[in-house]
Amino acid sequence: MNSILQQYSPQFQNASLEVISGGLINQTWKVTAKGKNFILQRINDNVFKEPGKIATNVRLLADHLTAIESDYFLVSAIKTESGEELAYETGKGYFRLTPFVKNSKTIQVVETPEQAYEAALQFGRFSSSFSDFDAAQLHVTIPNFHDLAYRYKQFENALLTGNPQRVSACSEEINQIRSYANLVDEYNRIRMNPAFKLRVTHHDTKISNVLFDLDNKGICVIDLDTVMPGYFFSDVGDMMRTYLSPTNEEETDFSKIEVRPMFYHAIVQGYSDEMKGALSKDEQNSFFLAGQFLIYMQALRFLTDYLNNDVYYGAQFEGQNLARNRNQLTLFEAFTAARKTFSK
Ligand code: GN1
Ligand code: MG
Repeated sequence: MNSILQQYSPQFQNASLEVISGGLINQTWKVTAKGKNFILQRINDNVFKEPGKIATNVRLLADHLTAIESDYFLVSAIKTESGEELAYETGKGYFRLTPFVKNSKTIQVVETPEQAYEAALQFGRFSSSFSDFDAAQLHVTIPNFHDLAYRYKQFENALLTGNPQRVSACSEEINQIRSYANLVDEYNRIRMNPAFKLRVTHHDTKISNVLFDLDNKGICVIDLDTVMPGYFFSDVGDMMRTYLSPTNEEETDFSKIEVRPMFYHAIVQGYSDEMKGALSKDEQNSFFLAGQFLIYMQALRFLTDYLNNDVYYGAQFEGQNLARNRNQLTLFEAFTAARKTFSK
């Protein structure tokens, strides 16, 4: 990676790099150079076909904050010596360097409702900071990213064109996915309902995308690759998908999957504390649906990828994306069964 860092400034000559694992799509390193820390990311251009769009989006958002004199904290990319927001090298791809925010930390697992509250507050604040910005100006960095109808179509295509052995061995999972397809109709209705607005939406609200200070208060959100116009349920739903259970999508002992109602309330509260004024009545009444949409969509995406020979997410062992699909279906059923214990 050192030749990439050379594009920035001579201070990176003897930089040291440490891999940060976690994401399925991009690769990330912590860089230390002359006593300072940075984050370097390689953007997966199989997934983000036009990485320049990400940089343009972040610049548009940063310019807006400057124009309205907002003190909202957005982590922007450091420019290369030739003034680019991305460093590119043939054969290596696109890279982005950002400062490492001092006295910040990330967490990998949500252990307390307070953490869920803080994160939800941060994702709500992120969207509400751009309430005067026309989200339609943003580039779509991944077309149809959280479009449930489109994801369902991809799944149906995989049944026809995917690995036939895998398709015939997964009839149980396929039927289970099909049995909840009414959610796709529900999604289509929402898309037609003007009470559901397109706003500046993060689309990847897992806990490791929130920076916390040393007193466990949220500072800001990071990983702005999937910031696009979107619906509130993407951000709220993905928090439910990733904060409610003490286990994540990699857990293969499904008996450990559970839904913690206190964490559900913390997400609704934190997000509403920033966004309630902006949300329509219909949106406020759709928090539970948000969780169902996103958990279901992730189950769908993992199964589709398994049927397509793991081309998108990759797999470290045979059957990993099928196991992830089963994990998410288990979570979906636990979430649905817990409905009575939620107020909305
Ligand atoms: C991917 O790589 P990561 O963890 O940031 C995916 C998300 C999924 C997530 C599941 C661009 O995110 O949509 O929810 O995996 N991002 C993309 O772990 O596809
Ligand atoms: Mg991400």
